[in-house]
Amino acid sequence: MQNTPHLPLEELLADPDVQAVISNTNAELIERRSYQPPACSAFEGRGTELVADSSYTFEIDREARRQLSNIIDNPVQEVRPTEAPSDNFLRPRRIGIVFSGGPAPGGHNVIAGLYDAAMKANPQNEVVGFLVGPDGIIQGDSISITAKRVDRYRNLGGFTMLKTGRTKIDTPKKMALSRQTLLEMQLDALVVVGGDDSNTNAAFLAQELYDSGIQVIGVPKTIDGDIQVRDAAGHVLCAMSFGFHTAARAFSQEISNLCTDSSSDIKYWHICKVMGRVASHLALEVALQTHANLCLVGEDLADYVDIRRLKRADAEGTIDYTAYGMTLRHVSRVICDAIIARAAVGKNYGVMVLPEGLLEFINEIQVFIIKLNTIIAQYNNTHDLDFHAAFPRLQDKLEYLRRLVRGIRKDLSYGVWNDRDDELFNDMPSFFQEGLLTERDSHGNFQFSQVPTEEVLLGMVRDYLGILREKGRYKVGVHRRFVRKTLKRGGLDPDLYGPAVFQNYGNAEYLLTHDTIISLKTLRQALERAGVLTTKADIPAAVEKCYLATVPKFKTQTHFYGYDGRGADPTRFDCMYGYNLGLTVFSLIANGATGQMAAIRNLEHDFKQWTPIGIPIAPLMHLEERKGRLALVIEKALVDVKAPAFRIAAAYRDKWLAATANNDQYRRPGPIRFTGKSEEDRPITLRLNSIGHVLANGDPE
Ligand code: FBP
Repeated sequence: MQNTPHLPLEELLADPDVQAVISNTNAELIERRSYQPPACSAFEGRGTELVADSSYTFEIDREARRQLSNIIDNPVQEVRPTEAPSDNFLRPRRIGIVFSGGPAPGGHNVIAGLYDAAMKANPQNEVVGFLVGPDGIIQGDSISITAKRVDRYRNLGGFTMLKTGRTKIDTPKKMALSRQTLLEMQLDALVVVGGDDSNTNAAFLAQELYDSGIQVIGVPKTIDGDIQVRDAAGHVLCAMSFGFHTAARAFSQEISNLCTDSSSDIKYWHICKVMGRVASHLALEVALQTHANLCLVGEDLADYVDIRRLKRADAEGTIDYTAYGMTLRHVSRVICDAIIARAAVGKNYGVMVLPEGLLEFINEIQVFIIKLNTIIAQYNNTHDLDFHAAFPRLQDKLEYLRRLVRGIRKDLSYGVWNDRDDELFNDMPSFFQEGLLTERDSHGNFQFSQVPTEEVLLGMVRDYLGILREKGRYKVGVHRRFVRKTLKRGGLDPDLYGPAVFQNYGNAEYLLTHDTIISLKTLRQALERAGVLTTKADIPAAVEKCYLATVPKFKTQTHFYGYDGRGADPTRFDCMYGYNLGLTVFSLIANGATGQMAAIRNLEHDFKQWTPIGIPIAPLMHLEERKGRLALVIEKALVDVKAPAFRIAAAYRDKWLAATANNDQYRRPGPIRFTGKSEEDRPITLRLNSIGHVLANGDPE
């Protein structure tokens, strides 16, 4: 091999070709930054106006009416184009924007849309960004959003321009400091880009700042896809938050690659936990995108009714409440059934998708979560110390719980935690205990992403598979051809040895050993019983080889898909969606709205039908337990198991499990492409629900 001449490092680094290759700026980045997402037709005029649409109504919570009186009667408003915008629309204004909660692809385009619309209306308009989430408002930490800054982040993922945080403006002090910042900065409006909790916070800010004339507008952001809004009659106002499509596509590409690897290497089950704090929207979309072999949907498990138990209880004249919903053990059985069914046709491998929020739908675990939430919240409310700071080690926390049972801490949570809870809790592996006791987030939410749900389930799956193997029920089916060839090569008559070893010899493509054969010892016994082996003789090598091929090894690889997809560069759908949300935000502000959430109606239909609207936030609120108290929050939208998308996925369950001699049914969604035609233009869940709606009603909504 020729020796490379030793070039001084400085010369190497100074070379323009080297510089071009290692530059941060590549062709993809340039293309992304220069892409101009199309604007909805509502934005094609010189300006816009808002038209109230009172045909949409909401069931309003009494507490929401009391606490949010200034904004509770807001109507749904549609953004319409106008060639004669009002003076108010055109006057110069200062608008602040903040990211709140987890990142979601498309956020930078919300800023770009807001900025472009603001500049179009009046070049004297100013946009400022608060840094590191709501803390930036409380502390008055902001930057000016300039054209250069916006151009740098157009169509790029993450929330890197401003960063984000999970602080909630939920105390009179934080509210007062926020008001002070906004007044001092002479802001006309504040835009909160966030999830359900952040939009809840936006509504309270709008209420609080109403008198000072500072408008507050929310933007539905979260990869979880759980901000979906319908009116009282069920009309869809917001079908999906931005960021969902990109995260789902990013996860799907990774999981699809695992499907390819798994079906090539044929030795691993890949266990993929997929983000989504509570709702399983992302897991369902991944299932539709990849056709992975097994996908659990939390909402489906919660709906489960054990008919056999019900019948038994009925016959005994009793009621069995445990027949409703699934236990963790039951879920592990469902997983084992899938593994066993595939193994029987020689596929001791596969890919399964578990939603991050699965535990929320398992009754026994949910009870623990609620009880521990209450105990932690009560401790924090009573003391001036944080529960986790007071009891940093797991042992200390467990000891505190034990003291509650013994009634030593009668002042606190007595009765919430009883002997049985303590017993059941102590039976759990310590990593699971630690997970359930993990610190709640600033909104009081349980942090599912911190709990190794997959490990808990896998432990149970492994144990049960072990039992089933002992019972001769978990085994790998071997192909008839392999058996015949191996026996013949060993000089044995397949038709003599085959029936002695295999229960379905002669009429099946994949052969299964008799249930009694679970070891070499029991194999020998079976051969002796069949009269093809004498007591003293060795098991023929060819027979042993066939048997060993049927012995299952459950080898797994676990993966967690969440933060990676949250940071992905947005799909074209999310680029367009985020950008048009930004344009909508400006229209709402410039036309005087407050306490509204920017949204695009008809997202599930063709882009030409996209309609920008403002949705009143206050009427979406209901009371929910948070930090041990009832609080007004926007209700999370869960997977609707009666909607077409879920029903179609459920109908394909067996096909995608592919527990047949046929090929697997994986779908290759491919990478997120910015150009080209291969990427679908919106989430499959939305498409299926929209097709289903048209089929049922004859027309789009
Ligand atoms: P948002 O609801 O704030 O958009 O965040 C969603 C999410 O990504 C969940 O899917 C996940 O459970 C959680 O954030 C993780 O939180 P953290 O970023 O604090 O680890």
